[in-house]
Amino acid sequence: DLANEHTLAQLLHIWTDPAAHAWQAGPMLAPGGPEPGAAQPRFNPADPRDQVGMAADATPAHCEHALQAASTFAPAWAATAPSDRAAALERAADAMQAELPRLLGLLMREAGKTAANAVAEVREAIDFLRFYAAQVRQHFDNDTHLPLGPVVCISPWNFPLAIFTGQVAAALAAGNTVLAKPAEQTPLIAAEAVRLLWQAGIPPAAVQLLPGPGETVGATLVADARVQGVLFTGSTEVARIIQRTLSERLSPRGHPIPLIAETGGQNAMIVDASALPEQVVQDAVASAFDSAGQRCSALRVLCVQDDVYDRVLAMLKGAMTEQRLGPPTRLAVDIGPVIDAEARAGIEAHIERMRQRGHAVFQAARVEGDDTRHGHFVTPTLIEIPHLGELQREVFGPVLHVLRYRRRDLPQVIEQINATGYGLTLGVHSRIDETIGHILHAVRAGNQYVNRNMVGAVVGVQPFGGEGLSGTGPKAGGPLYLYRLLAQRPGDALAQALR
Ligand code: TXE
Repeated sequence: DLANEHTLAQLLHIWTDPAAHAWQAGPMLAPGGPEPGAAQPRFNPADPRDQVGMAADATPAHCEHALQAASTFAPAWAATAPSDRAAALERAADAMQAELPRLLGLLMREAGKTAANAVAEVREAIDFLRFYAAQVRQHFDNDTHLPLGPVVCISPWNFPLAIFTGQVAAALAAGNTVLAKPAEQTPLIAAEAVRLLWQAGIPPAAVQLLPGPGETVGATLVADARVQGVLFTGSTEVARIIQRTLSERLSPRGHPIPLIAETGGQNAMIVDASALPEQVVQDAVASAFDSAGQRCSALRVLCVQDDVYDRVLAMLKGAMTEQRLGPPTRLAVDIGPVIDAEARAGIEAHIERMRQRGHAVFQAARVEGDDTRHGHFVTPTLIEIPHLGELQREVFGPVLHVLRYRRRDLPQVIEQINATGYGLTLGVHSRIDETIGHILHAVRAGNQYVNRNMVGAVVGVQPFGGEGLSGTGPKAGGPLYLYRLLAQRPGDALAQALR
C-alpha cells in the first residue's frame, strides 16, 4: 500500500535519481556456469549523461552452459505439478507488485517510459503471470500434456518488462525450460524480472538470461539443436531469419520446431464523414503518439474522408501543440524520448525523405523547458500522404501519416491497407453500422477497434496478435497461447485412446 508512507511521486523520485542506484545485468545461469565478462555502461534515453547501470553480454561459453542446463533440466521441470508451476508464477506476480516503485523507476530510466506507461507496463507483466498461471491450473492440472522442452524467448525493447515476462511466463507455465534473450537496449529490466522469478521459486535452470546482440547470442540459441521452440517479438525481418533457421531441423518426435512470432504493422484508422471529429482526434493522438509511437499497435496512417478532412486535420494539429514532450521524470510529460540515437536518426531520416518527396510535414509539441536538449527526443510529426504505397517500412516513432479519400474511393483505401501485407491493428471511426461492418470484414487485422483508440490489449480479455506479416498467432494473453507451447496437448492422449 504505497499511500501509507510515501506518495508514488516521492518513490519515483528516489528510484529515478541517478545517484540512488546503479543497476547490474549479465548472464544469469544455472549454477556452475562461467563468470560474466566485462560489463558496459547503459545510459538513459532521456539524458545519456545519466548512466543507469552496467550490463555484460553472454559469450558462446555462457550460451553453451545455459543450453546444456536447460536441456538436462527439461524433463524434471516438465514433471513438476502444473499447480506448483502456477503457484511460483503467482508468487512472482506478488513480488512484482511489491517491487512496483523500483520497477517503475528502472523502466523510466532504462527505456525512457513515462510514469503512466511504466505503471501500465508493470501491470501488464503482472497480468501475464497471473493469467498463464490460471490457465495452467484450469486446463493442465488433471490432464496429460507434454511440453516442448528448452525454448528460446527473444524480446524487444519497447515493452522490456511486459513482453519479456509474458513470453517467459507462458513458456514456464506450459512446463518448458527457458533461455531468455532480451533486447540489447534493455538488459537491466530483464535481469530484474529473472531475479524476481528465481526468488519466487522458479529454479535457475528453468529460466536463464542471456543478454547480448541478436545476431550472435540470439542466432546461436535459435540454431542449437537442443532448442525445441522459439517465442519472438520484434521486426518482421528477424522473424523471417529465425523461421529459416528453424526450418532446417525437426524435433526428436519428427515435428517442425514451432516459432510464435509477433512482429510489426502498418496500422490504419479509417474515418468517415459521420464520425465525431473530437473523438477521432483524441483517439488518433493517443494511438499515434503514446509511448512515443513505439508500440507495434500504434496508429501509422489516419485515412479521413474528404468531407471532414480539413476539420480533422486542423483539430489534430491543435491537439499536437498541447502534447508535452520531455523527460519522464517530469510526471506531467505525455511523450518521452525514443529508445536510442539510432532509432531517432532513422525516424528523422524518414521525415526528411517525405519532405523531399514534397509531402506536407507538420511538427509540434509543448517542449518541457530545455530538458530535451540531451536526450533522443523526436517532435510529434504529421505527414500528409496521397497513397499508402509511400510507406515502405514501419516507422517506429511519433509520426502519424494522414491520407485524404473520397467516399467512392473507400474500396481503394481498403485495398491499399491490405496490400501492405501486414495485419496487426485497425481502427474505424463511423456512426454508420453498415460502413463499420463492411470495413471490419474487408480489412485484414488481428485486432480491431471501433470508435475508440488503438492502444488497448488486455491480457485475458482482449488477446493481442496479428496476421500476415504481423505475426503467426496465437494471440498473447489468449486461451490458445499455451497450447502452442506443447509437444502433446491435453486431450491428445484421449483422442489417441478413442481412435
Ligand atoms: O528489432 P529486432 P529492433 C520493429 C520496429 C523497429 C524495428 C527494428 O519497426 O524499428 O523492428 O527494431 C533480436 N537472431 N519492431 O532492431 O532487430 C534482438 O536482439 C535472433 C517492432 O529492435 O527485430 C532483439 O532481442 N534474434 C516490435 C529482438 O530480436 C535476433 C518491437 C528484436 O530485435 C536476431 C521492436 C537474429 N538474427 C521492433 N537479430 C513490435 N512488434 O512491437 C535480432 N534479434
